[in-house]
Amino acid sequence: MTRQRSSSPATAFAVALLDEFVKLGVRDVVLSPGSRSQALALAAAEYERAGLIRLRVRIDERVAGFLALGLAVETRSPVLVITTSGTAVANLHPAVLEAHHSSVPIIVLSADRPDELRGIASNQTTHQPGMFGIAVRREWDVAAPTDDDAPDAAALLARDVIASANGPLHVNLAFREPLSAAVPPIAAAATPSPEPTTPSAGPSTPFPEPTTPFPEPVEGPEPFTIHPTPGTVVVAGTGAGPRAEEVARELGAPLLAEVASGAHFGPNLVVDYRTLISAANFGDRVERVIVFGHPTLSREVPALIQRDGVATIVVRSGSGEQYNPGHAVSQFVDSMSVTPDPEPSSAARSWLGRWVMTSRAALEQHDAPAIDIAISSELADQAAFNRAVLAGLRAPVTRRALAEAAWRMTWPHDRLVLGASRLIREVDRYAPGKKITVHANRGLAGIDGTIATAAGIALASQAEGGPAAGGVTRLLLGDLALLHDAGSMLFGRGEVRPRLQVIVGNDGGGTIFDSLEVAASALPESFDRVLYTGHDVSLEQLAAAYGWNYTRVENRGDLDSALTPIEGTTLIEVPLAR
Ligand SMILES: Cc1ncc(C[n+]2csc(CCOP(=O)(O)OP(=O)(O)O)c2C)c(N)n1
Ligand SMILES: [Mg+2]
Repeated sequence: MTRQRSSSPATAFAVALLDEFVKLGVRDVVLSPGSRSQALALAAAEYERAGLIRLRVRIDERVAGFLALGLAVETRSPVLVITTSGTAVANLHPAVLEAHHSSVPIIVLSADRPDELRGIASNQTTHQPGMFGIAVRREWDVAAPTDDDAPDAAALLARDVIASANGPLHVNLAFREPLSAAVPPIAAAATPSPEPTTPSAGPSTPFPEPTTPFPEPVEGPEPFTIHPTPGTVVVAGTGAGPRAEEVARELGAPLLAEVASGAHFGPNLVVDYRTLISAANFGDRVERVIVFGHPTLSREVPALIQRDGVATIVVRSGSGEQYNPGHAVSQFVDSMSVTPDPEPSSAARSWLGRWVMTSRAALEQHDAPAIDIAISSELADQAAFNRAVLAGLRAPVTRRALAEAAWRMTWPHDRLVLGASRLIREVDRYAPGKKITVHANRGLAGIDGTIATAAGIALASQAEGGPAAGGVTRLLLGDLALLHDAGSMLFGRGEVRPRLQVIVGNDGGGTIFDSLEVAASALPESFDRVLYTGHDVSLEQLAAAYGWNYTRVENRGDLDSALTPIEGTTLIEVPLAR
């Protein structure tokens, strides 16, 4: 193959655009193949070769979109996704919606026909501007570049785009033939292109820090000030972050922090919050609720906020919709400061103490080993204890044991990603406080794109100089969520495989529906056919087809060794009772 064409406004524009994005700190680019987008794709390949970007190629745009989402979540920086025209763009919609609801900056660069080829039923041409509706913060429909204006216009556009990147953006780019030319040589980066390291790798070359991290929630000029009073609880949902934990401590308030809130730690944490919200002398004594982030995992929290006599203050997150169950929130504030109580009253101390102690006692009771027989000197007791231990190890894995093992085995240099459905709720119910990075796509709580999101988080966190270069990313999800995103198991030739464990609790279908009222009222056969939606997929063969390691965990004793990290991508199947 010889390189022929020496000039194309499309290529000049694409190179100038990427050049400016790189100058502005963009490091991660995901692309799917196509003809109309070739100038962007070939330019991206050159920038990767020059060590200026990390490029990921995925044939399925839905996968590419969620991969970009995961990369952006982990790096907290804008990520580009390049696609061709037509249905290719529409396949990004699920990831764009999730990014909209959770304020993650993915930047869609879609290629389109120029004006003269639109509206005349040209091949692979639809109406792309406006395709994502309200789900993008801003969009641009850019006319096909001409020779003269290409580089300048591209640089201006890139600056405008990055300045708006506090959520998903759509840049629709028309290109006219010739769709590409040879890309001029790109000067190599001072620091070479970083790829995920192996734990044994030598000293890492830090990748230049992005200059434009995605905007933190806007701090208002005056944070809203509150005073501690008994009867206050702090709720932390997804995206809350460590500020929620701080505020709870400053207030001396119980911290009801969901497991993916970024605030599931600290002395004020109440793990068993769901039970206590509904318990007499706890939830019914609540007068004020402070909410950080987006709570989605319980029915109890929204019910509490809608109770008479409860005043709720929501600390705004992102720039999208704000949490307001039953329209019962009394106040929205941009940020919060606490005027601490110099000498907390005994009522204030006992308010916090009761929540924390009762929650701990409930969990300890559940976890309590048979201490009496374990320390007994009676031979019969000791034998009984040993039998109990053995039986425990041989017992089939329960959801709780699985949730606990995934939590226990995960450390600050690892990442834990939780799919939508039962298992995230299981972790939420029992996980003790621990400062680890947990992510779940709770913007829309879809069961789509979960593997791609986790792969993005794994690739970004394990990149050289990344925060978790030697760690592993564990994804805990249900079987339907896995099958929904099976296409994300495809790593094309030459694509980097991170250390990623996909741990699937396989109960043969969607068992979350078993706990809904409909399970009792619907005809069982209909229920199974249209809600449970059972399957008999061989996950082992699926793993083999995509070149993944595979392990099956039959009993509790094998759980920890199965979750011990190994290189590459591993599917861990854990059969669960329905
Ligand atoms: C894209 C999308 N489609 C449908 C749903 C509705 N939904 C929620 S949970 C669920 C079943 C999940 O089954 P599985 O992943 O096996 O988890 P399990 O409940 O069995 O633990 C479905 C279909 C959704 N959340 N997202
Ligand atoms: Mg299932």
